[in-house]
Amino acid sequence: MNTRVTKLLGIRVPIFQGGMAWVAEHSLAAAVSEAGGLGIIAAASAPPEVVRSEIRKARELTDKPLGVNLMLMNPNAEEVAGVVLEERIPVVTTGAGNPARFMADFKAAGIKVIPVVASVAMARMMERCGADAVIAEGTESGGHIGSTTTMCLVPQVADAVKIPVIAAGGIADGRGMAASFMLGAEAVQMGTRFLVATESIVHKNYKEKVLRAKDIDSEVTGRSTGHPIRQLRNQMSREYLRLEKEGAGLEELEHLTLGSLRRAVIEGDTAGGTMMAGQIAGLVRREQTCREMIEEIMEQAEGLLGHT
Ligand code: TUI
Repeated sequence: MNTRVTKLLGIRVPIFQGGMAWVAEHSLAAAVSEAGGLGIIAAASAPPEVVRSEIRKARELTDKPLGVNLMLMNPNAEEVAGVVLEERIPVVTTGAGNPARFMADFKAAGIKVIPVVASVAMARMMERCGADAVIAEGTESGGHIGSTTTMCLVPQVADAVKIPVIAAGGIADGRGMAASFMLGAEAVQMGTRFLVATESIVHKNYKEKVLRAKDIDSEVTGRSTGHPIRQLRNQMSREYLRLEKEGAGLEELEHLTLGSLRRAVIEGDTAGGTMMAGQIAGLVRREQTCREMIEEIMEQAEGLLGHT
C-alpha cells in the first residue's frame, strides 16, 4: 500500500501512531516505527530536555523514521520546537492549535510538517502555510477534539486540499483503514488501539478499562470551557460534568483535572484519573505488540481494498 504519505516519509505502511500525551514515549514510538509505521513521540507538556531524551532513547531502538508531536497549547512549544530542530527529527505533527509560527523554521530545516486539523478551513490554511500533509481528525478521537465526525471531515478535507490527507478518529482495524481510504485518505492515524499495545507504558488498570469498554463508554468533558476532551466515563468525568453543569469556572475545573492524565497513565488511578480514549475503544479487545497490530490491520485493509 504505497501512497503519497509513505513516499513522503519513507515508511513501509501508511499508519501513524497518535501523539498521545504521557503515552506516546520512546518505547511505543520506536515499536511502531520498527513495525513499518510512523511512531510519534508526544511532546505534550513535557520539559524540552525530557523530549530530547525521549528522542535519543527512541533512536537507540530504531533507525527508522520517527516523528514528534508538538502540542501547541503548551507554553513551552517554542523550546520544544528548538529541540526538534537540533535533534534533526524528519517529521513533526502538531495538535490543539495553529502551527503557522513554526512553519518557516521547520521547512527551512527540511522537516515535514503535518498539522492535525478539525475543519476544512484549517486544512486550507495549513496547505497555504506550506504543510506537507494534514491529519483530519474527527470527533470520535480521544483527547482534545473538534466537532465534526471522521466520516464527514475526511472527504471534505480531501476535496479541499491537494496535499495528502491522513484520517484519524474512530479507526482501529483494517475496516476503518479501508473506509478511510475510500473517503480519500492516504494514511491513517490511530491512538486508542496503540494505548493497549504490549510496548505501551500505560498502566494495566487503564489498559484493562479500554479493553473492557463498550461503544458508549466515552464522554466529552470541557465543552463549556472550549477545550473538549474525550475520555472513558469514570468518577472524574462525572464529577467534572456535574461541576460544568453547575456553572463552575475554569479555575475550579482545571484544579480538578490537574495531573489527572498522569494519574491514569502512570499510577493506574481509574477513578480519579482521566482515561483519554476514542469512541472506538469498544472495538479494541486484545493487547498485542505494535507489529502484530500493524500486520493484522494491513492484511485486513489490503483484503478489503483489493490490494495484495
Ligand atoms: O491535540 C489533540 N489531542 C489532544 S492534545 C491533548 S493534551 C491536553 N491535555 C489537557 C488539556 C488539553 C490538552 C490531549 N489530546 N488532537 C489534535 C487536534 N487538534 N484536535 C483538534 C485540534 C485542533 C483544534 C483547533 C487543531 C487546530 C485548531 O485550530 C484552532 C486555531 O488555533 O485556529
